[in-house]
Amino acid sequence: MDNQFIISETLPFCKGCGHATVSKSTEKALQKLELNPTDVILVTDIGCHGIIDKAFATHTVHGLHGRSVALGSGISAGLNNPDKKVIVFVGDGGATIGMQHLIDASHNGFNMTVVIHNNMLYGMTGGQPSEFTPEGFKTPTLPEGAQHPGYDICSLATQAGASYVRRITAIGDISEELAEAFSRKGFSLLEIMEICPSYGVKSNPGLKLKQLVKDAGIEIKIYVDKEQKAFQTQEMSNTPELLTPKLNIEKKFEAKLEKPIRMFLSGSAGEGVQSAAELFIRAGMKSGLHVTKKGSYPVTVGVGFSASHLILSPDEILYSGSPQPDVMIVTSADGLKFARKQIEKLSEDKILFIDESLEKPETKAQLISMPLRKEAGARNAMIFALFHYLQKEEFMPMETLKEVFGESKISGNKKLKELVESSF
Ligand SMILES: Cc1ncc(C[n+]2csc(CCOP(=O)(O)OP(=O)(O)O)c2C)c(N)n1
Ligand code: SF4
Repeated sequence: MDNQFIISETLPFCKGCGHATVSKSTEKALQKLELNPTDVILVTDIGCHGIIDKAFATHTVHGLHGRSVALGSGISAGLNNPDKKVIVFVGDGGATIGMQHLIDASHNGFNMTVVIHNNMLYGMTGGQPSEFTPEGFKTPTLPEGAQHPGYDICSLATQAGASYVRRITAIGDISEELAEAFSRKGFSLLEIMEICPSYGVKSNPGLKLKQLVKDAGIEIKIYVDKEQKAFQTQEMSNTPELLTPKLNIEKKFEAKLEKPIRMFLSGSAGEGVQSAAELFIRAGMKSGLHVTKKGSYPVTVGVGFSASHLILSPDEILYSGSPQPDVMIVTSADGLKFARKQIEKLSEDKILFIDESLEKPETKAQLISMPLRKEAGARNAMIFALFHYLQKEEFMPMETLKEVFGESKISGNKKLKELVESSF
């Protein structure tokens, strides 16, 4: 069966928008190439076309306006893996703002495909002209029409050295053309001429894409199709995986977990939040679970909140985000401030552990207030809370956490060690 790439029932575009044609045909093209969603990295730019990323089951990255090509280039170079497909979606506005990135990516032969959604104007902000707007084309902010022809990015990218460059129109099923561009090695670019019904058609009544393209002398053709040496440096061929290599932790215990648990720990910088989180996931690994850990803290890492998002799962984890944690643990006022919005969204079946010294936030979750800071001290409140949480939920043996704790530096704290031994 074909892999499903678009997981949203509806697409977020206005009726008749060319962006929908590109998205639907992209799914079909990826299916034709028998790619797996996890082998595709879709980088989108700012603009209407970019809001599609939420609908795709691939890896997605949403960049700053005009910077998606630079992001895609970095991802492609860092991955250094020809089995992964990096695709960049950018509008004509983003392509204007990030023109240099496009030329450099063509020149360096980054292994990726850039799909320019050229609707000849800035759609999301109300139809300003871009440097791709054809001569005479009117937009809401340029009712007299553009004074010069737009850039011919296909010629520019070809001259810069791209391996495959083609311009097409977003009419009908364009999956064949997309699949062809996606299957090329090195840098490929597909410029897709589209119409924005909301601003383009309104400003140019009776507009027909085919006619406009013809009248403006915009050529619909393959500009280049050649072998190009994909970007690679000596150092890069030795680049390790971007993800931390697997920790060598042997399974010693048995977890009793049927579905993933998502945790959100929130406390203060310097109070051991990250190290407590690290111990907990190590215990998970010792119990044979798959785990992820993601830290969040301000750029000034020594002050303010320190939070950690954990997932422990019996199955492989493909996405490390935790939009709805199952449990939240809050040990300080900084942590509460940072986590408050998420706490307010918790449903009745979720758990909130909170230090008793803190104000009780509004929540539907089961609230468990404990003297964590008072008993274990501010520095150890989080690890103490994690022991309590495991005692309540018992999805892995307490022995696992105790063993990992015993091997860690913090067990050198005699008072804490005694407290753990006497309490759990
Ligand atoms: C650097 C920068 N400049 C301007 C904006 C404001 N902005 C947001 S969306 C947008 C228009 C996007 O147009 P385009 O890239 O053509 O994509 P479309 O909406 O047509 O799909 C602009 C100008 C921004 N977010 N960042
Ligand atoms: S405003 Fe234009 S570009 Fe944006 S979704 Fe609507 S039709 Fe498409």
